[in-house]
Amino acid sequence: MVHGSEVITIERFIMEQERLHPEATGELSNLLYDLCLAAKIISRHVRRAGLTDILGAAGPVNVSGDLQQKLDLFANETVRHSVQHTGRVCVTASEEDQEPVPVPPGKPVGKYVVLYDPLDGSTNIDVNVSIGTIFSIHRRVTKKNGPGGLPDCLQVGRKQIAAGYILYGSSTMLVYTTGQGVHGFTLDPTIGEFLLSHADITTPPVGKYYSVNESNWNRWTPAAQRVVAAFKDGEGKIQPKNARYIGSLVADFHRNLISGGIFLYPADTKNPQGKLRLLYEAAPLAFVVEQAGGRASDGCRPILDLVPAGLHQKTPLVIGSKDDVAFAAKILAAEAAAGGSAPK
Ligand code: AFP
Repeated sequence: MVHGSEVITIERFIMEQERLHPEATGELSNLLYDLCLAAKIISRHVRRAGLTDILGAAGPVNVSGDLQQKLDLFANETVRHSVQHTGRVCVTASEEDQEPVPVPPGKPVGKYVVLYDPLDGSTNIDVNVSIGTIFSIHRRVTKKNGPGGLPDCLQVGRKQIAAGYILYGSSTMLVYTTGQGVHGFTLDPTIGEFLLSHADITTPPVGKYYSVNESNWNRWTPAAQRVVAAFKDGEGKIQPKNARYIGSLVADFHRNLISGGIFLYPADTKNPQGKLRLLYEAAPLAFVVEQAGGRASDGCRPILDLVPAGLHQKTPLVIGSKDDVAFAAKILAAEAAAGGSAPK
């Protein structure tokens, strides 16, 4: 938190980064501040979740088939309301909404697109386990006038301008990249400020953890089984690793980013396209991990090269330490090239 003898707030850090780009208009910086505000508001509610009656299923099932919880809905609206009327954004899209949400008529329209998963790992809310928010920012590709739309949302991950996540863990952290390294800030709740705690995060090339839902073993292809067996027992140069799985992607990802490790959610017979969403989960975390020196793959291609065909598209995901991802991707890609598929 203290950098040398300095305390650096996220506002100051973002401002100093902006100064490195004389051509910058400040709009992206302001959009990042907007997201910090949303993070603080959601964090406050998450911290009080067990004390209020906000817990519990709100009823409907979201477009990905998951039961929505009240805190998800709150987080969804908080992010949207924090960014939507500022004149910096033309459209938002969230895992919780069926369609993109353009800026309403009469409101100022900006050049950025915000895609987000408002509360990832929501099944962990009721049991007081870490959850997170993930965000991805693109520049609009449709004509400048009027609200944005679907084509602005369906962009390849490589074109992201910024991405990051907020982890509501033992403390609240915001980690982001604008393509110049990955920086982490810890919320000091006593002063309501995110303070620089992890400058220039780099992830080890080989990790000590593997994170996977091993109860899916019988639904995996032989290649996915071989990869996980190698991380468990060792194979060739791969040393056996320790297993860690929380079931909140942000929490599993963050631990592996800091300590080194690999997270896998391969395709299986229940989720033939994988379970995780390309635009709200895989692509933003892929941008972060690549900036930290790691890798992210769907088994065959880098996640950042996948061109989305739909807003809620899912993808297999292998993400983390670069040598570990390379090992897994080589085996998965060889099986795919040979026409392999998951057991029926
Ligand atoms: P929710 O946001 O719907 O709770 O989904 C959580 C998640 O997308 C991701 O955060 C986890 O890594 C993954 O699903 C866990 O999935 P399993 O329960 O199938 O292991």
